[in-house]
Amino acid sequence: MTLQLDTACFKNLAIVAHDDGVWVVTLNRPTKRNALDSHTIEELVEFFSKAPRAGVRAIVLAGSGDHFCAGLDLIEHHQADRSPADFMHLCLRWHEAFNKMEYGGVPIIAALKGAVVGGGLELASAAHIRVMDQTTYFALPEGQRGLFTGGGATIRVTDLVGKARMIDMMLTGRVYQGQEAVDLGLAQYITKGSSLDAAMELARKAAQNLPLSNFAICSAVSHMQNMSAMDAAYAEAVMAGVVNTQPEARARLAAFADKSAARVRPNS
Ligand code: 1HE
Repeated sequence: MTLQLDTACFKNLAIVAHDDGVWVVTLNRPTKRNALDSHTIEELVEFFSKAPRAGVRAIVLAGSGDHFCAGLDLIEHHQADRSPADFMHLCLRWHEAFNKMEYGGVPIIAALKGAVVGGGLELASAAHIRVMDQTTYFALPEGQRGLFTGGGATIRVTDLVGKARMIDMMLTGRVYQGQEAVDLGLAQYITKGSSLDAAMELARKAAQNLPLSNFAICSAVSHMQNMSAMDAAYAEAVMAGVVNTQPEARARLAAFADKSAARVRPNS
């Protein structure tokens, strides 16, 4: 049974569902550069908890205004004067949201522009594909603010760029942008035009795959990274047993066999 997802309940996220199953989720606090306050985190938890059961086939995650996301809401944090335990629990909500994204089984394409910094980079790194435009830049300014990462950068950003670069970014506030950011793995695509348009195109492509294949790609790969090689190989075989025998795939295999399916060719 498909879960109902009432988009009208969201205040800090603008959510638009398209007929082809692609949903566009936009961080919608442009006057605050889409800084992540505690309410936005709760909305991310809510949306990404329900999306896998709501018939969502792919998600584009974007930011309104000129910047994708300025990270932790520093003003809220300053004013709340949180206790260590309070902030720990808040970080656990960030992890809840970002783990639902990474392990949820629905492809998420982040459309990046402007600042993708601090917690904004942590959010982007929980997506499966990152597309940047010419304005996009990445940084981890926590060190300069007297803070430390709390939304998974030690894991996900380190996975993307490696430990030495991650530590350098945190110690020195180093900014990466342009082709160099792609070469390092912070984004997989850079566009001359709008990253939103490019992300939509990728999402539409991914949405054409069978949902169970996408579930495996956008869930099992991450889980397997957390396992020993032996266990990962075992889990891969089990997952392939389920996915590669799904009845919905038979028509696609038949199309290959009768030569009506597209062949894989080099880019022209
Ligand atoms: C904010 C935030 C924010 C902007 N929290 N309110 N993150 C940072 O250290 C990034 C801090 N932000 C910036 O460096 C800049 O604001 C930007 C590069 C993102 C954008 O610059 P600009 O010139 O377009 O905007 P602005 O004039 O700096 O800010 C416009 C408004 O957005 C202003 O509010 P206003 O009410 O005075 O108009 C800013 O206060 C507000 N704003 N960024 C709150 N981050 C789980 S731990 C994660 C740790 C972290 O993420 S550390 C945060 C790192």
